[in-house]
Amino acid sequence: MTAQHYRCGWVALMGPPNAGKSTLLNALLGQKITIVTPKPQTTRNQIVGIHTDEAAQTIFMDTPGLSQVRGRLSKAMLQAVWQSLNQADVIMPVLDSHLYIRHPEYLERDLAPVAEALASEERPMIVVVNKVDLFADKSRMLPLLTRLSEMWPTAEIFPVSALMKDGLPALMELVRSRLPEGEAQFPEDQISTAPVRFMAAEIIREKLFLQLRQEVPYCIAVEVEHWEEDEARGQTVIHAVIYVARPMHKGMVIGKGGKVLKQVGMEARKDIQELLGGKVHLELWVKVRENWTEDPAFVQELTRIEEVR
Ligand SMILES: Nc1nc2c(ncn2[C@@H]2O[C@H](COP(=O)(O)OP(=O)(O)OP(=O)(O)O)[C@@H](O)[C@H]2O)c(=O)[nH]1
Ligand SMILES: [Mg+2]
Repeated sequence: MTAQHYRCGWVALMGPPNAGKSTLLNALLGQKITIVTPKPQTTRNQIVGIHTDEAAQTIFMDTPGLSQVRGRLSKAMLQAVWQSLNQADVIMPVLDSHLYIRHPEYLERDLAPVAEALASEERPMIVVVNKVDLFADKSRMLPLLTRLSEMWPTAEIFPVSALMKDGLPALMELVRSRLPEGEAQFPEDQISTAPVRFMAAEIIREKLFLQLRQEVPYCIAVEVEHWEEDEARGQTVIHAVIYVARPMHKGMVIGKGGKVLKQVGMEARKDIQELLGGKVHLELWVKVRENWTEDPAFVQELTRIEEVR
């Protein structure tokens, strides 16, 4: 390809919670930039991941799972989806095929928040039918594929397994072929627009999501308060605060004898060291910020989208 045929564009990964959007983004980039857990509603922000080579720059936007709005935090999360949709050159809904094969009736319900907008969409749309590793008999997929192509007649429907990295090179090629022509918008070595402080906070939140049960993970926010290079010791010193929304959650986050917090700290430190490529000293505090999920200013601070376009 010659220089004037370089392609560059924005791709919005969107879809119901737990469909594998974040797993797919990490797998397409070959690097972990966004957190993944088995629980729905893990991602809370628009997270930009950039893939660059000599022919194209593909700027993916991971987004929170589409859900019914329940309170300020979920409203802000849905806002991040709309903003990403507005920014996109290519729209990439991601769906959990296994779920809709077992429960076809959930499809409309899960897509309800965007159904109307996507029905009249004229931008290129690639529907990723994910988790195909979960059933051996691929013919079970046919009714779902038929239904999707009736729903979105002009879209490409593309089955993959993000987890097993099955079908991803071909998917990447397809996405690139749908990007508009244009110059790269980011330096070639830039993989995300997310600041490392945010990424570190997200890693801590991922470990908390994995440890905690029921509603507790959904009422947790993490903020890095202090970040310092300790050159004498050759390490980065990071202090982070874990906010809980109710006093009774504090004890659950700390655990008996500090067990939960210690485990979270150990796992997070390991991943943050990998991210930074150096030694990290991590200190965690737990603070009660009563009912923070309904505090507009705090929710806005947590879900703010950097203006990068
Ligand atoms: N078997 C299987 N599991 C997958 C696949 N892709 C993702 N998962 C799993 O599905 C769960 C959710 O994955 P995420 O990537 O966090 O899903 P998400 O769509 O980003 O979820 P939210 O951020 O909550 O909206 C995790 O346990 C993943 O390991 C896949 O292709 N096959
Ligand atoms: Mg996610």
